[in-house]
Amino acid sequence: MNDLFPSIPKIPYEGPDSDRELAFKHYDPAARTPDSPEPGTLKECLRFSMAFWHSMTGTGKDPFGDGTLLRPWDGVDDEMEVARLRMRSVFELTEKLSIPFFCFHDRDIAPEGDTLRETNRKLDEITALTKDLMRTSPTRVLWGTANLFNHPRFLHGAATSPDPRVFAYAAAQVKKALEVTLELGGQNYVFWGGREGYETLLNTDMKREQDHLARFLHMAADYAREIGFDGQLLIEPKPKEPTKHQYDSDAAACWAFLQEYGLSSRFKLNIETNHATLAGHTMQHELRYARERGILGSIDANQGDELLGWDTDQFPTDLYMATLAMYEVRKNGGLHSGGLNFDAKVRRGSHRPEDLAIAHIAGMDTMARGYKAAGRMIADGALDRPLAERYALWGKGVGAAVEAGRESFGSLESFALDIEDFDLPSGGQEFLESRVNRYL
Ligand code: XLS
Ligand code: NI
Ligand code: NI
Repeated sequence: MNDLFPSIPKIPYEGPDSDRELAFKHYDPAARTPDSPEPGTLKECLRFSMAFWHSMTGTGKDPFGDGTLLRPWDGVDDEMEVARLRMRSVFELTEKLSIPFFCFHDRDIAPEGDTLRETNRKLDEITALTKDLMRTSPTRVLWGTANLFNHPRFLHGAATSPDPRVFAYAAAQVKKALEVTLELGGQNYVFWGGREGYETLLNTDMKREQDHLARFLHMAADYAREIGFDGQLLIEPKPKEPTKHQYDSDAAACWAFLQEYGLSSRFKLNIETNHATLAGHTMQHELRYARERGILGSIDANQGDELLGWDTDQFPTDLYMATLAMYEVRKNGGLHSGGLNFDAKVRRGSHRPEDLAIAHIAGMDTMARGYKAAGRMIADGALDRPLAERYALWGKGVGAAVEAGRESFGSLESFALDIEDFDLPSGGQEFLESRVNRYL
């Protein structure tokens, strides 16, 4: 461990009674949850990840003000030296925080050159350094991705640009990003289409753009197979921001798209809390939708602010949300090759280096606590028992016959014509809500 962050020690687990900033209260990396149906320690089950772009590349800049965050590379002019310091930092901090993974965009970890050829050379240099750091560190790559949204060349989109030269450039960039992710042992590869959408339909051939996006993803999946990348490919839904409408707007839109274009066996979803709420859904809804279709791949763990209409990417501290999200994860049999990536940034005022650690600790404690609470809820059948009861009538008589496809409108009419009283039970919502609270 280097000492680029001398004010941050190796973070100990001190238990729920601790009130120290630099200590875990609920995330004990080495602990096995007694109620855990999944094998492994909390560290192995929760699979936390640091997001390179927020934690290393981010500066605290917003549309109204400059960067505020104090970082070890402040004042260093050489871009490549900054890139090296950032990469060393992600290893130092993940180790100190017992975070097993990090995620990155190609352009987070190395700067752009004048041509793609030059950019790739810089990326190769940082990739070599990363491999070197991995030799003595347990930190691994959860997923890699390509930044196809920052540079002005993507102002009309990348795979959905009206200009095929931009499509080609994006393809070349993803090709390289897949190679780098493979070289670094990345367990997944993410596609988030920030500019794959439109500002107005007045200038947009929507069907053609979606055809192009599908063609692009087919080529990416083929290339991944060709080079022997057997990690999971993931699409990250988001409805808007930066574009007014993004084609991958939510889990259901992604599922329809994947099926329409014959991509559903190759891709799963990376669900992000703040994107769910921007889409007008709860995180629980998005996770449930994906889980029930077998496409829950990974999670970008953050949270938004109900009063702000954009992707504020805050560290998750909402225990209720975390518990219901972890409920879906545990019902999914865990995260498999996915993880809990903190796609989250410290607030502009949290500018000290320690704040970066404290924010991760807050997020990790919240998710760990939610994970344990969800495990207890499942072990007790807290929601499963009332759910089974609510649908019990479907297990027999006319219900079973409908489910088996043995009824028709005609036969159901004969059944229904003389019913006098339905005698429906309560939905019990308030009781269930207070029951969830008992587990928090
Ligand atoms: C932006 C997205 C982005 C992806 C990776 O809103 O969350 O950070 O996770 O491109
Ligand atoms: Ni994200
Ligand atoms: Ni986001």
